[in-house]
Amino acid sequence: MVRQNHSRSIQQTITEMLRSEGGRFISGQEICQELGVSRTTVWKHVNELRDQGYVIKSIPRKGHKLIAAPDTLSAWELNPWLTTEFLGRRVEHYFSVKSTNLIAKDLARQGAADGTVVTTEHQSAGRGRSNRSWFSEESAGIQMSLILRPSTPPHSASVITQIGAAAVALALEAQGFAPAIKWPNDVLLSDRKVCGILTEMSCELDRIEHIVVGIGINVHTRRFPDDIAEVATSLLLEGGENLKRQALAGAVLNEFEPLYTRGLLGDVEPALSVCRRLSWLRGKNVSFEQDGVIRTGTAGDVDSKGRLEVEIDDGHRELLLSGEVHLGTGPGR
Ligand code: BTX
Repeated sequence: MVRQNHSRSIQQTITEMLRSEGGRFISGQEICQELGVSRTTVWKHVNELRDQGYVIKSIPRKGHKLIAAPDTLSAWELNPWLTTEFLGRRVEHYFSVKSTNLIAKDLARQGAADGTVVTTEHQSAGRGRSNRSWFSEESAGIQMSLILRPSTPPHSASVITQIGAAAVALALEAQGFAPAIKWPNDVLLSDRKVCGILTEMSCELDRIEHIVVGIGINVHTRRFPDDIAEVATSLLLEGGENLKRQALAGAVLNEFEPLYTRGLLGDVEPALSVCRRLSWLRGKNVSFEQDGVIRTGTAGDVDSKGRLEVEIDDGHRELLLSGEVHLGTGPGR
């Protein structure tokens, strides 16, 4: 795990100072004075910023000039895109982690604030549901985990995944894409998965300790590993050129917060109506496992509690709360 936050305030200040100079050189001395650190320390952090992708020109006796900033998901690069009250107001950003959900769960156990978001440039062991893996390429996608501490009872948590899917779908629609939501946790473009959501909860009988909502979005990926090449896509492959990950991650958080806040007040309709409007499964033949038996039927709508209605082939109706639903008669997607 390579962490960025210990240097955040120094590097944030350096980038802010360089930005505020509007492309002119700013002397090392000035930066040292502002931060109250030595020249060696400033050099070290300027070099670390270069390692992160900042293009900084440095000339002896003139100082440093910012030429270009990278599209990273650090706290200070994400912050300008946020319109939220609490979500993403604290961001823990890492270069590389096994899984942002694992980090977020650790931070949540240590008391991280409601709305803290964990981001990374790369996951070495990204996770999907049922211990499946989630592929990501360095700096090509959005991998983030939201730490939530709702005061609602545990049974209310099942719609959180759908709030996440609705938020991602709305953010993609705003960019001109035509997403579909595959109940309960995938967002698709052209029938392929562009985003997956993994929600994990820690709770007592009547109280949620915390919820972690992990969101993975394929943004700039050009090629996927062979085993998922047929089922995965990215925004780039769907025509999204020059998209900024920062802007998109910010937009997802901006969409998520009001849907979630309404959900906390018992009004999940704004999120569920998006899931219904963009439902990919509705009308399709599906199968799912129930008590060890594979059952087949036709997917209907998402009901007022976020459950998927399935018209079973024997004529009766089931309401699925969560779990796996496959197209046709077995696992495939
Ligand atoms: P899922 O179990 O519904 O989907 C996992 C399946 O999706 C895999 O078995 C594979 O077939 C396919 N897949 C794997 N990687 C990709 C990809 N990049 N694009 C499209 N399809 C893929 C979905 O689980 C939930 C994924 C959540 C990922 C986020 S990223 C941030 C957070 N951290 C973490 O470890 N997981 C979450």
